[in-house]
Amino acid sequence: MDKTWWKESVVYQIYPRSFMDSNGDGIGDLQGIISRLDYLKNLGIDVIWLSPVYKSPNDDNGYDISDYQDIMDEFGTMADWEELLDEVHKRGMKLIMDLVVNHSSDEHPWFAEARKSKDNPYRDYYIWREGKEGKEPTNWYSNFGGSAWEYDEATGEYYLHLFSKKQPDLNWRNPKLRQEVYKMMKWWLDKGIDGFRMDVINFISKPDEFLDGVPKPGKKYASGSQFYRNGLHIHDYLQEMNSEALSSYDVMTVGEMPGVTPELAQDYTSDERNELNMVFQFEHMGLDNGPNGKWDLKPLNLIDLKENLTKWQIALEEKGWNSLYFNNHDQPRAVSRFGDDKTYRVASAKMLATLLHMMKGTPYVYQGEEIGMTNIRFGDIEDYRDIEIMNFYQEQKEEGAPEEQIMESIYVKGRDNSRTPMLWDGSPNAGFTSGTPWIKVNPNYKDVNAEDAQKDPGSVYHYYRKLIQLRKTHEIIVYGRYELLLEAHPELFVYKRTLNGDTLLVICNFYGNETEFEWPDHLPNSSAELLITNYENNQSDKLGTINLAPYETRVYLIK
Ligand code: TEU
Ligand code: CA
Repeated sequence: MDKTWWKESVVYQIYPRSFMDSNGDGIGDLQGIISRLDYLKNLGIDVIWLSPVYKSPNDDNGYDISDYQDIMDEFGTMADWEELLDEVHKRGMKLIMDLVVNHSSDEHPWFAEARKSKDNPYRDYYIWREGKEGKEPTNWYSNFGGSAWEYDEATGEYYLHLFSKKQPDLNWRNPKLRQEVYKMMKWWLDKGIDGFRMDVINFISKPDEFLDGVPKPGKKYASGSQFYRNGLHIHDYLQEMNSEALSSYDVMTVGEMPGVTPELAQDYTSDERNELNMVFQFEHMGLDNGPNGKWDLKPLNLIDLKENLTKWQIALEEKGWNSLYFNNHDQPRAVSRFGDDKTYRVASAKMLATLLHMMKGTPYVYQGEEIGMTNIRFGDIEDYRDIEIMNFYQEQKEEGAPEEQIMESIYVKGRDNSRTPMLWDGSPNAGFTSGTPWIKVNPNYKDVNAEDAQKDPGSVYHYYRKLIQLRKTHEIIVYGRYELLLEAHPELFVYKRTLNGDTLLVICNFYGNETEFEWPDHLPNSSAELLITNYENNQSDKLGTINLAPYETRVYLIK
Protein backbone atom coordinates (compact mmCIF):
# COMPACT_ATOMS: atom_id res chain seq x y z
CA MET A 1 0.00 0.00 0.00
CA ASP A 2 1.26 3.44 -0.91
CA LYS A 3 2.23 5.94 1.74
CA THR A 4 0.75 9.40 1.25
CA TRP A 5 0.33 12.61 3.22
CA TRP A 6 -3.42 12.33 3.61
CA LYS A 7 -3.07 8.94 5.30
CA GLU A 8 -0.67 10.47 7.82
CA SER A 9 -2.77 13.58 8.46
CA VAL A 10 -5.30 14.57 11.09
CA VAL A 11 -8.19 16.63 9.72
CA TYR A 12 -10.08 19.29 11.69
CA GLN A 13 -13.57 20.25 10.58
CA ILE A 14 -14.64 23.87 10.94
CA TYR A 15 -18.33 24.78 10.86
CA PRO A 16 -17.73 28.45 10.08
CA ARG A 17 -21.00 29.82 11.39
CA SER A 18 -20.16 28.58 14.88
CA PHE A 19 -16.39 28.77 15.07
CA MET A 20 -15.35 32.39 15.71
CA ASP A 21 -17.07 35.72 15.12
CA SER A 22 -14.69 38.62 14.40
CA ASN A 23 -17.12 41.53 13.98
CA GLY A 24 -19.78 41.11 16.65
CA ASP A 25 -22.72 40.21 14.40
CA GLY A 26 -23.09 36.89 16.20
CA ILE A 27 -22.06 34.82 13.19
CA GLY A 28 -18.71 33.11 12.81
CA ASP A 29 -16.66 34.29 9.84
CA LEU A 30 -13.42 33.92 7.89
CA GLN A 31 -11.49 36.56 9.83
CA GLY A 32 -12.57 34.74 12.98
CA ILE A 33 -11.09 31.52 11.64
CA ILE A 34 -7.85 33.27 10.72
CA SER A 35 -7.56 34.56 14.29
CA ARG A 36 -7.69 30.98 15.59
CA LEU A 37 -5.30 29.25 13.20
CA ASP A 38 -2.47 29.19 15.73
CA TYR A 39 -4.74 27.28 18.08
CA LEU A 40 -5.21 24.59 15.40
CA LYS A 41 -1.53 24.53 14.56
CA ASN A 42 -0.68 24.02 18.24
CA LEU A 43 -3.13 21.18 18.42
CA GLY A 44 -1.15 19.49 15.65
CA ILE A 45 -3.74 19.68 12.89
CA ASP A 46 -2.54 18.99 9.34
CA VAL A 47 -5.65 19.61 7.26
CA ILE A 48 -8.63 21.90 7.80
CA TRP A 49 -11.96 20.99 6.22
CA LEU A 50 -14.13 24.06 5.88
CA SER A 51 -17.88 23.44 5.77
CA PRO A 52 -19.49 25.58 3.01
CA VAL A 53 -18.61 29.28 2.92
CA TYR A 54 -20.16 30.00 -0.49
CA LYS A 55 -23.04 32.38 -1.25
CA SER A 56 -26.18 30.92 0.21
CA PRO A 57 -29.62 31.92 1.44
CA ASN A 58 -28.84 29.66 4.41
CA ASP A 59 -31.89 27.48 4.37
CA ASP A 60 -29.51 24.68 5.42
CA ASN A 61 -26.59 26.75 6.74
CA GLY A 62 -24.63 26.97 3.52
CA TYR A 63 -25.41 23.48 2.18
CA ASP A 64 -27.76 25.32 -0.20
CA ILE A 65 -25.44 27.21 -2.54
CA SER A 66 -26.52 30.05 -4.81
CA ASP A 67 -23.03 30.86 -6.15
CA TYR A 68 -20.26 28.27 -6.07
CA GLN A 69 -17.59 30.83 -6.86
CA ASP A 70 -18.28 33.51 -4.31
CA ILE A 71 -18.24 33.88 -0.52
CA MET A 72 -21.28 34.30 1.73
CA ASP A 73 -21.53 37.96 2.80
CA GLU A 74 -21.88 37.04 6.46
CA PHE A 75 -18.55 35.18 6.33
CA GLY A 76 -16.53 37.86 4.54
CA THR A 77 -15.14 38.39 1.06
CA MET A 78 -13.08 36.46 -1.46
CA ALA A 79 -10.10 38.51 -0.27
CA ASP A 80 -10.69 37.20 3.26
CA TRP A 81 -10.83 33.68 1.88
CA GLU A 82 -7.55 34.17 -0.04
CA GLU A 83 -5.98 35.44 3.14
CA LEU A 84 -7.25 32.39 5.02
CA LEU A 85 -5.76 30.00 2.47
CA ASP A 86 -2.50 31.86 2.63
CA GLU A 87 -2.36 31.85 6.43
CA VAL A 88 -3.21 28.15 6.53
CA HIS A 89 -0.41 27.36 4.09
CA LYS A 90 2.05 29.63 5.90
CA ARG A 91 1.58 27.47 8.96
CA GLY A 92 2.24 24.30 7.01
CA MET A 93 -1.38 23.18 7.11
CA LYS A 94 -3.73 22.36 4.23
CA LEU A 95 -7.26 23.46 3.40
CA ILE A 96 -10.03 21.38 1.89
CA MET A 97 -13.36 22.79 0.76
CA ASP A 98 -16.87 21.36 0.90
CA LEU A 99 -18.22 20.43 -2.50
CA VAL A 100 -22.03 20.40 -2.51
CA VAL A 101 -23.10 19.31 -5.97
CA ASN A 102 -25.92 16.84 -5.42
CA HIS A 103 -28.08 19.95 -5.25
CA SER A 104 -27.83 23.72 -5.44
CA SER A 105 -29.95 26.40 -3.84
CA ASP A 106 -33.25 27.24 -5.55
CA GLU A 107 -31.78 30.76 -5.63
CA HIS A 108 -28.91 29.66 -7.86
CA PRO A 109 -29.19 31.45 -11.25
CA TRP A 110 -29.29 28.03 -12.95
CA PHE A 111 -32.48 27.17 -11.10
CA ALA A 112 -33.98 30.62 -11.61
CA GLU A 113 -33.55 30.01 -15.34
CA ALA A 114 -34.60 26.36 -15.24
CA ARG A 115 -37.96 27.06 -13.68
CA LYS A 116 -38.88 29.72 -16.27
CA SER A 117 -39.94 27.36 -19.04
CA LYS A 118 -39.68 23.76 -20.17
CA ASP A 119 -37.41 24.71 -23.03
CA ASN A 120 -35.07 26.95 -21.08
CA PRO A 121 -31.44 25.96 -21.73
CA TYR A 122 -30.98 25.35 -17.98
CA ARG A 123 -34.16 23.26 -17.58
CA ASP A 124 -32.15 20.07 -17.81
CA TYR A 125 -29.73 21.08 -15.05
CA TYR A 126 -32.40 19.86 -12.62
CA ILE A 127 -34.81 16.94 -12.41
CA TRP A 128 -38.36 17.63 -13.54
CA ARG A 129 -41.29 15.24 -13.79
CA GLU A 130 -44.99 15.46 -14.40
CA GLY A 131 -47.35 14.59 -11.59
CA LYS A 132 -48.95 11.16 -11.37
CA GLU A 133 -52.74 11.28 -11.10
CA GLY A 134 -52.62 14.73 -9.62
CA LYS A 135 -49.97 13.75 -7.07
CA GLU A 136 -46.20 13.77 -6.81
CA PRO A 137 -44.29 11.69 -9.40
CA THR A 138 -43.21 9.23 -6.67
CA ASN A 139 -44.02 8.78 -3.00
CA TRP A 140 -40.44 9.48 -1.84
CA TYR A 141 -39.91 11.54 1.26
CA SER A 142 -37.26 14.21 1.49
CA ASN A 143 -34.48 13.64 4.03
CA PHE A 144 -35.78 16.70 5.87
CA GLY A 145 -39.42 15.53 5.93
CA GLY A 146 -42.41 15.88 3.57
CA SER A 147 -42.35 14.95 -0.11
CA ALA A 148 -39.12 14.93 -2.13
CA TRP A 149 -41.02 16.65 -4.98
CA GLU A 150 -42.14 20.25 -5.16
CA TYR A 151 -44.77 21.42 -7.62
CA ASP A 152 -43.72 24.45 -9.63
CA GLU A 153 -46.66 26.56 -10.85
CA ALA A 154 -44.98 28.23 -13.80
CA THR A 155 -44.46 25.06 -15.83
CA GLY A 156 -46.83 22.69 -14.05
CA GLU A 157 -44.13 20.12 -13.25
CA TYR A 158 -42.48 18.88 -10.09
CA TYR A 159 -38.76 19.11 -9.29
CA LEU A 160 -36.86 16.65 -7.14
CA HIS A 161 -35.28 17.73 -3.85
CA LEU A 162 -33.83 14.99 -1.65
CA PHE A 163 -33.26 17.62 1.05
CA SER A 164 -35.19 20.87 1.61
CA LYS A 165 -37.36 22.30 -1.17
CA LYS A 166 -34.80 25.08 -1.37
CA GLN A 167 -32.21 22.45 -2.39
CA PRO A 168 -33.26 21.19 -5.85
CA ASP A 169 -31.25 18.16 -7.02
CA LEU A 170 -28.89 18.71 -9.93
CA ASN A 171 -29.24 16.47 -12.97
CA TRP A 172 -25.95 14.59 -13.36
CA ARG A 173 -27.22 12.90 -16.53
CA ASN A 174 -26.68 16.20 -18.26
CA PRO A 175 -23.07 16.36 -19.51
CA LYS A 176 -23.25 20.16 -19.56
CA LEU A 177 -23.99 20.24 -15.85
CA ARG A 178 -21.13 17.85 -15.18
CA GLN A 179 -18.73 20.03 -17.14
CA GLU A 180 -19.87 23.11 -15.20
CA VAL A 181 -19.10 21.31 -11.96
CA TYR A 182 -15.63 20.20 -13.09
CA LYS A 183 -14.84 23.71 -14.31
CA MET A 184 -15.86 25.13 -10.94
CA MET A 185 -13.75 22.53 -9.12
CA LYS A 186 -10.70 23.40 -11.21
CA TRP A 187 -11.24 27.07 -10.48
CA TRP A 188 -10.87 26.33 -6.76
CA LEU A 189 -8.04 23.86 -7.28
CA ASP A 190 -6.15 26.49 -9.28
CA LYS A 191 -6.47 28.82 -6.33
CA GLY A 192 -4.39 26.28 -4.46
CA ILE A 193 -6.80 24.36 -2.24
CA ASP A 194 -5.79 20.90 -1.09
CA GLY A 195 -8.92 18.91 -1.78
CA PHE A 196 -12.63 18.45 -1.29
CA ARG A 197 -15.07 16.88 1.09
CA MET A 198 -18.00 15.92 -1.13
CA ASP A 199 -21.50 16.25 0.25
CA VAL A 200 -23.78 13.18 -0.25
CA ILE A 201 -21.77 12.41 -3.36
CA ASN A 202 -23.15 8.88 -3.64
CA PHE A 203 -26.64 10.35 -4.23
CA ILE A 204 -25.83 12.07 -7.54
CA SER A 205 -26.77 9.23 -9.88
CA LYS A 206 -30.54 9.06 -10.17
CA PRO A 207 -32.44 6.08 -11.65
CA ASP A 208 -33.64 5.71 -15.24
CA GLU A 209 -37.16 5.33 -14.05
CA PHE A 210 -38.65 6.90 -10.95
CA LEU A 211 -40.54 4.23 -8.98
CA ASP A 212 -42.40 4.31 -5.67
CA GLY A 213 -40.83 3.13 -2.45
CA VAL A 214 -42.71 1.10 0.18
CA PRO A 215 -43.99 3.29 3.02
CA LYS A 216 -43.78 2.12 6.64
CA PRO A 217 -47.24 1.19 8.03
CA GLY A 218 -49.41 4.27 8.46
CA LYS A 219 -47.00 6.58 6.61
CA LYS A 220 -47.76 8.56 3.47
CA TYR A 221 -44.21 8.85 2.14
CA ALA A 222 -41.50 6.24 1.67
CA SER A 223 -37.74 6.25 1.39
CA GLY A 224 -36.51 6.36 -2.19
CA SER A 225 -32.94 5.76 -1.11
CA GLN A 226 -32.68 2.32 -2.74
CA PHE A 227 -33.12 4.13 -6.07
CA TYR A 228 -30.62 6.93 -5.63
CA ARG A 229 -27.92 5.78 -3.20
CA ASN A 230 -24.87 4.40 -5.03
CA GLY A 231 -26.90 4.71 -8.23
CA LEU A 232 -26.31 3.22 -11.65
CA HIS A 233 -23.74 5.69 -13.01
CA ILE A 234 -22.05 6.79 -9.80
CA HIS A 235 -18.69 5.20 -10.58
CA ASP A 236 -18.68 6.66 -14.09
CA TYR A 237 -19.34 10.14 -12.75
CA LEU A 238 -16.63 9.87 -10.10
CA GLN A 239 -14.07 8.52 -12.56
CA GLU A 240 -14.95 11.28 -15.00
CA MET A 241 -14.66 13.88 -12.23
CA ASN A 242 -11.31 12.43 -11.31
CA SER A 243 -9.88 12.51 -14.80
CA GLU A 244 -11.39 15.87 -15.77
CA ALA A 245 -10.81 17.81 -12.56
CA LEU A 246 -8.79 16.09 -9.85
CA SER A 247 -6.08 13.95 -11.42
CA SER A 248 -3.59 16.70 -12.17
CA TYR A 249 -3.52 18.02 -8.59
CA ASP A 250 -2.00 16.49 -5.44
CA VAL A 251 -5.14 16.77 -3.35
CA MET A 252 -7.23 14.65 -1.01
CA THR A 253 -10.88 13.75 -1.45
CA VAL A 254 -13.41 12.34 0.96
CA GLY A 255 -16.93 11.51 -0.15
CA GLU A 256 -19.79 11.69 2.30
CA MET A 257 -21.82 8.55 1.61
CA PRO A 258 -24.87 7.59 3.63
CA GLY A 259 -25.70 3.97 2.82
CA VAL A 260 -22.23 3.01 1.60
CA THR A 261 -21.17 -0.57 2.37
CA PRO A 262 -17.60 -1.81 2.91
CA GLU A 263 -17.67 -3.56 -0.49
CA LEU A 264 -18.73 -0.39 -2.28
CA ALA A 265 -16.20 1.63 -0.30
CA GLN A 266 -13.44 -0.60 -1.67
CA ASP A 267 -14.52 0.41 -5.15
CA TYR A 268 -14.89 4.08 -4.30
CA THR A 269 -11.47 4.31 -2.64
CA SER A 270 -9.13 1.73 -4.13
CA ASP A 271 -6.09 3.31 -5.79
CA GLU A 272 -6.42 1.71 -9.18
CA ARG A 273 -10.00 2.90 -9.78
CA ASN A 274 -9.21 6.61 -9.51
CA GLU A 275 -12.39 7.74 -7.82
CA LEU A 276 -11.91 9.06 -4.26
CA ASN A 277 -9.36 8.69 -1.46
CA MET A 278 -11.79 8.06 1.36
CA VAL A 279 -15.48 7.97 2.17
CA PHE A 280 -17.46 8.84 5.27
CA GLN A 281 -19.50 5.78 6.06
CA PHE A 282 -22.60 5.99 8.28
CA GLU A 283 -23.14 2.49 9.61
CA HIS A 284 -21.61 3.18 13.03
CA MET A 285 -23.69 6.37 13.29
CA GLY A 286 -26.85 4.29 12.90
CA LEU A 287 -26.17 1.75 15.65
CA ASP A 288 -28.20 3.74 18.16
CA ASN A 289 -31.15 4.18 15.79
CA GLY A 290 -34.34 2.26 16.37
CA PRO A 291 -36.31 0.69 13.49
CA ASN A 292 -37.87 4.07 12.65
CA GLY A 293 -34.62 5.88 12.02
CA LYS A 294 -32.49 8.46 13.74
CA TRP A 295 -35.17 10.01 15.97
CA ASP A 296 -36.19 6.57 17.25
CA LEU A 297 -33.85 6.27 20.22
CA LYS A 298 -32.04 3.08 21.08
CA PRO A 299 -29.04 2.53 23.36
CA LEU A 300 -25.77 1.58 21.70
CA ASN A 301 -24.66 -2.02 22.11
CA LEU A 302 -20.85 -2.12 22.35
CA ILE A 303 -20.68 -5.49 20.62
CA ASP A 304 -22.39 -3.94 17.56
CA LEU A 305 -19.87 -1.10 17.51
CA LYS A 306 -16.92 -3.49 17.73
CA GLU A 307 -18.32 -5.67 15.01
CA ASN A 308 -19.05 -2.74 12.74
CA LEU A 309 -15.81 -0.80 13.06
CA THR A 310 -13.84 -4.04 12.75
CA LYS A 311 -15.67 -4.94 9.57
CA TRP A 312 -14.65 -1.60 8.08
CA GLN A 313 -11.06 -1.88 9.30
CA ILE A 314 -10.67 -5.27 7.67
CA ALA A 315 -12.51 -4.44 4.43
CA LEU A 316 -10.24 -1.49 3.70
CA GLU A 317 -7.01 -3.14 4.87
CA GLU A 318 -5.57 -3.78 1.42
CA LYS A 319 -7.89 -1.84 -0.85
CA GLY A 320 -8.90 1.72 -0.06
CA TRP A 321 -8.59 3.71 3.13
CA ASN A 322 -10.84 4.51 6.10
CA SER A 323 -11.86 7.88 7.43
CA LEU A 324 -12.35 7.82 11.20
CA TYR A 325 -14.98 9.98 12.88
CA PHE A 326 -17.43 10.06 15.76
CA ASN A 327 -18.46 13.71 15.33
CA ASN A 328 -19.43 16.19 12.65
CA HIS A 329 -21.92 19.02 12.17
CA ASP A 330 -24.79 16.54 11.60
CA GLN A 331 -24.20 14.35 14.63
CA PRO A 332 -24.71 14.83 18.36
CA ARG A 333 -21.58 15.24 20.47
CA ALA A 334 -19.83 11.89 20.91
CA VAL A 335 -19.02 12.40 24.60
CA SER A 336 -22.74 12.85 25.31
CA ARG A 337 -23.76 10.08 22.94
CA PHE A 338 -21.28 7.29 23.66
CA GLY A 339 -19.49 8.48 26.80
CA ASP A 340 -20.68 10.13 30.01
CA ASP A 341 -20.84 13.91 29.77
CA LYS A 342 -21.56 14.33 33.49
CA THR A 343 -19.48 12.24 35.93
CA TYR A 344 -16.77 11.15 33.50
CA ARG A 345 -16.76 13.82 30.81
CA VAL A 346 -12.98 14.13 30.64
CA ALA A 347 -12.16 10.44 31.04
CA SER A 348 -14.76 9.25 28.55
CA ALA A 349 -13.92 11.90 25.93
CA LYS A 350 -10.29 10.75 26.08
CA MET A 351 -11.26 7.09 25.84
CA LEU A 352 -13.39 7.71 22.74
CA ALA A 353 -10.58 9.72 21.15
CA THR A 354 -8.10 6.92 21.78
CA LEU A 355 -10.42 4.28 20.38
CA LEU A 356 -10.78 6.26 17.17
CA HIS A 357 -7.30 7.71 16.65
CA MET A 358 -5.49 4.40 17.13
CA MET A 359 -7.49 2.73 14.37
CA LYS A 360 -6.27 2.52 10.81
CA GLY A 361 -7.46 5.47 8.73
CA THR A 362 -7.41 9.25 8.71
CA PRO A 363 -8.92 10.76 11.89
CA TYR A 364 -11.30 13.72 11.72
CA VAL A 365 -11.75 16.05 14.69
CA TYR A 366 -14.88 18.22 14.70
CA GLN A 367 -14.56 21.66 16.31
CA GLY A 368 -15.02 21.48 20.07
CA GLU A 369 -14.51 17.71 20.20
CA GLU A 370 -10.93 18.36 21.27
CA ILE A 371 -12.13 20.09 24.44
CA GLY A 372 -14.92 17.60 25.13
CA MET A 373 -17.89 19.80 24.20
CA THR A 374 -21.28 18.32 25.06
CA ASN A 375 -24.87 18.27 23.77
CA ILE A 376 -27.35 21.00 24.67
CA ARG A 377 -30.95 20.88 25.91
CA PHE A 378 -32.88 24.04 25.04
CA GLY A 379 -36.24 24.15 26.82
CA ASP A 380 -37.88 26.12 24.02
CA ILE A 381 -38.10 24.83 20.45
CA GLU A 382 -37.71 28.49 19.36
CA ASP A 383 -34.06 28.32 20.40
CA TYR A 384 -33.30 25.65 17.82
CA ARG A 385 -32.19 26.65 14.31
CA ASP A 386 -31.72 23.49 12.25
CA ILE A 387 -34.20 22.93 9.41
CA GLU A 388 -34.17 19.18 10.06
CA ILE A 389 -35.12 19.73 13.72
CA MET A 390 -37.81 22.30 12.87
CA ASN A 391 -39.44 20.06 10.25
CA PHE A 392 -39.30 17.03 12.54
CA TYR A 393 -40.88 18.97 15.40
CA GLN A 394 -43.70 20.27 13.23
CA GLU A 395 -44.43 16.90 11.64
CA GLN A 396 -44.49 15.15 15.00
CA LYS A 397 -46.80 17.80 16.45
CA GLU A 398 -49.18 17.33 13.54
CA GLU A 399 -49.15 13.59 14.15
CA GLY A 400 -50.02 14.23 17.80
CA ALA A 401 -46.78 13.00 19.39
CA PRO A 402 -46.26 14.18 22.98
CA GLU A 403 -44.00 17.24 23.41
CA GLU A 404 -41.63 15.50 25.87
CA GLN A 405 -41.04 12.63 23.47
CA ILE A 406 -40.29 14.97 20.57
CA MET A 407 -37.92 17.07 22.66
CA GLU A 408 -36.14 13.99 24.00
CA SER A 409 -35.34 12.89 20.43
CA ILE A 410 -34.08 16.38 19.65
CA TYR A 411 -31.93 16.43 22.81
CA VAL A 412 -30.34 13.12 21.95
CA LYS A 413 -30.01 13.31 18.16
CA GLY A 414 -30.61 16.88 16.94
CA ARG A 415 -27.94 18.40 14.70
CA ASP A 416 -27.85 21.65 16.68
CA ASN A 417 -26.07 19.72 19.44
CA SER A 418 -22.89 20.12 17.46
CA ARG A 419 -23.68 23.55 16.03
CA THR A 420 -23.63 25.68 19.17
CA PRO A 421 -20.71 28.12 19.22
CA MET A 422 -17.18 26.96 19.92
CA LEU A 423 -16.35 27.54 23.58
CA TRP A 424 -13.19 29.63 23.60
CA ASP A 425 -13.06 30.99 27.14
CA GLY A 426 -15.06 31.74 30.30
CA SER A 427 -16.19 35.25 29.25
CA PRO A 428 -19.77 36.01 28.15
CA ASN A 429 -20.76 34.00 25.06
CA ALA A 430 -17.64 31.94 25.67
CA GLY A 431 -15.49 34.38 23.67
CA PHE A 432 -17.24 33.38 20.45
CA THR A 433 -18.84 36.77 19.84
CA SER A 434 -19.17 40.19 21.42
CA GLY A 435 -22.72 40.36 20.05
CA THR A 436 -25.70 38.03 20.22
CA PRO A 437 -24.85 34.57 18.88
CA TRP A 438 -27.06 33.19 16.08
CA ILE A 439 -27.67 30.14 18.25
CA LYS A 440 -27.33 29.98 22.03
CA VAL A 441 -24.01 29.11 23.62
CA ASN A 442 -23.78 25.92 25.68
CA PRO A 443 -24.30 27.09 29.29
CA ASN A 444 -21.42 24.92 30.55
CA TYR A 445 -18.77 27.22 29.01
CA LYS A 446 -17.29 28.16 32.37
CA ASP A 447 -16.28 24.52 32.88
CA VAL A 448 -15.60 23.58 29.28
CA ASN A 449 -13.55 26.00 27.20
CA ALA A 450 -10.40 26.10 25.12
CA GLU A 451 -8.55 28.68 27.19
CA ASP A 452 -8.76 26.70 30.42
CA ALA A 453 -8.13 23.45 28.58
CA GLN A 454 -4.88 24.80 27.13
CA LYS A 455 -3.69 25.67 30.66
CA ASP A 456 -4.62 22.33 32.18
CA PRO A 457 -2.22 19.47 31.34
CA GLY A 458 -4.92 16.96 32.28
CA SER A 459 -7.46 18.36 29.81
CA VAL A 460 -9.09 16.66 26.87
CA TYR A 461 -7.27 19.21 24.67
CA HIS A 462 -3.81 18.13 25.82
CA TYR A 463 -4.78 14.52 25.38
CA TYR A 464 -5.78 15.12 21.74
CA ARG A 465 -2.54 16.96 21.23
CA LYS A 466 -0.62 13.98 22.49
CA LEU A 467 -2.62 11.50 20.40
CA ILE A 468 -1.89 13.57 17.30
CA GLN A 469 1.82 13.74 18.17
CA LEU A 470 1.98 9.98 18.64
CA ARG A 471 0.64 9.48 15.16
CA LYS A 472 3.56 11.52 13.86
CA THR A 473 6.19 9.54 15.75
CA HIS A 474 4.89 5.97 15.35
CA GLU A 475 4.28 4.68 11.87
CA ILE A 476 2.43 1.71 13.31
CA ILE A 477 -0.48 4.03 14.20
CA VAL A 478 -0.88 5.00 10.56
CA TYR A 479 0.01 1.81 8.72
CA GLY A 480 -0.21 -1.10 11.18
CA ARG A 481 -2.56 -4.00 10.49
CA TYR A 482 -5.68 -4.06 12.68
CA GLU A 483 -6.99 -7.00 14.69
CA LEU A 484 -9.84 -7.08 17.22
CA LEU A 485 -9.27 -8.89 20.53
CA LEU A 486 -11.89 -10.00 23.10
CA GLU A 487 -14.68 -9.63 20.57
CA ALA A 488 -17.38 -10.91 22.91
CA HIS A 489 -16.34 -8.86 25.96
CA PRO A 490 -19.35 -6.74 26.90
CA GLU A 491 -17.41 -3.78 28.35
CA LEU A 492 -13.98 -3.66 26.77
CA PHE A 493 -13.01 -2.57 23.26
CA VAL A 494 -9.51 -3.97 22.74
CA TYR A 495 -7.56 -4.24 19.53
CA LYS A 496 -4.03 -4.46 18.32
CA ARG A 497 -2.13 -3.07 15.40
CA THR A 498 0.99 -4.74 14.02
CA LEU A 499 3.80 -3.50 11.79
CA ASN A 500 7.29 -4.90 11.17
CA GLY A 501 7.19 -7.15 14.23
CA ASP A 502 5.94 -4.41 16.59
CA THR A 503 2.53 -4.47 18.25
CA LEU A 504 0.34 -1.63 19.44
CA LEU A 505 -2.17 -2.76 22.06
CA VAL A 506 -5.19 -0.48 22.52
CA ILE A 507 -7.34 -1.09 25.60
CA CYS A 508 -10.57 0.84 26.14
CA ASN A 509 -13.01 0.42 29.00
CA PHE A 510 -16.16 1.64 27.27
CA TYR A 511 -18.23 2.07 30.44
CA GLY A 512 -18.30 3.75 33.85
CA ASN A 513 -17.67 0.53 35.81
CA GLU A 514 -14.31 -0.79 36.89
CA THR A 515 -13.30 -3.91 35.07
CA GLU A 516 -10.36 -6.25 34.62
CA PHE A 517 -8.19 -6.87 31.63
CA GLU A 518 -5.99 -9.95 31.33
CA TRP A 519 -2.74 -9.33 29.48
CA PRO A 520 -2.88 -11.61 26.40
CA ASP A 521 -0.54 -14.62 26.66
CA HIS A 522 0.77 -14.18 23.15
CA LEU A 523 2.14 -10.70 23.82
CA PRO A 524 5.43 -10.25 25.69
CA ASN A 525 4.87 -7.73 28.46
CA SER A 526 8.50 -7.25 29.42
CA SER A 527 9.07 -4.70 26.67
CA ALA A 528 5.67 -3.02 26.76
CA GLU A 529 5.85 0.75 26.82
CA LEU A 530 2.78 2.70 27.89
CA LEU A 531 2.38 5.36 25.19
CA ILE A 532 -0.72 7.11 26.49
CA THR A 533 -3.41 6.71 29.13
CA ASN A 534 -6.18 8.82 30.65
CA TYR A 535 -5.32 7.87 34.25
CA GLU A 536 -2.12 8.64 36.16
CA ASN A 537 0.36 6.20 37.69
CA ASN A 538 -0.76 2.98 36.14
CA GLN A 539 2.43 1.91 34.41
CA SER A 540 3.44 -0.46 37.20
CA ASP A 541 0.49 -2.86 37.06
CA LYS A 542 0.90 -3.74 33.42
CA LEU A 543 1.76 -7.37 34.09
CA GLY A 544 -0.94 -10.01 34.33
CA THR A 545 -4.29 -8.70 35.44
CA ILE A 546 -4.91 -5.01 34.95
CA ASN A 547 -7.67 -3.27 36.89
CA LEU A 548 -9.24 -0.65 34.71
CA ALA A 549 -10.95 2.42 36.17
CA PRO A 550 -14.18 3.83 34.64
CA TYR A 551 -13.57 4.70 30.97
CA GLU A 552 -9.89 3.95 31.39
CA THR A 553 -7.85 3.61 28.25
CA ARG A 554 -4.22 2.58 27.69
CA VAL A 555 -2.10 2.16 24.63
CA TYR A 556 1.02 -0.02 24.83
CA LEU A 557 3.77 -0.34 22.28
CA ILE A 558 5.38 -3.78 22.36
CA LYS A 559 8.65 -4.22 20.47
O1 TEU B 1 -25.71 15.44 5.01
C1 TEU B 1 -26.19 14.30 4.37
C2 TEU B 1 -27.14 13.50 5.09
O2 TEU B 1 -27.41 12.38 4.71
C3 TEU B 1 -27.91 14.13 6.15
O3 TEU B 1 -29.24 13.88 5.88
C4 TEU B 1 -27.56 13.54 7.43
O4 TEU B 1 -27.71 12.16 7.37
C5 TEU B 1 -28.50 14.12 8.41
O5 TEU B 1 -28.12 15.44 8.58
C6 TEU B 1 -28.44 13.42 9.70
O6 TEU B 1 -29.74 13.43 10.18
C7 TEU B 1 -25.11 16.39 4.22
C8 TEU B 1 -24.60 17.52 5.09
O7 TEU B 1 -23.59 17.04 5.91
C9 TEU B 1 -25.74 18.11 5.84
O8 TEU B 1 -25.33 19.10 6.74
C10 TEU B 1 -26.69 18.71 4.82
O9 TEU B 1 -27.83 19.17 5.47
C11 TEU B 1 -27.09 17.68 3.77
O10 TEU B 1 -26.00 16.93 3.27
C12 TEU B 1 -27.68 18.39 2.59
O11 TEU B 1 -26.68 19.11 1.93
CA1 CA C 1 -19.28 37.75 12.03
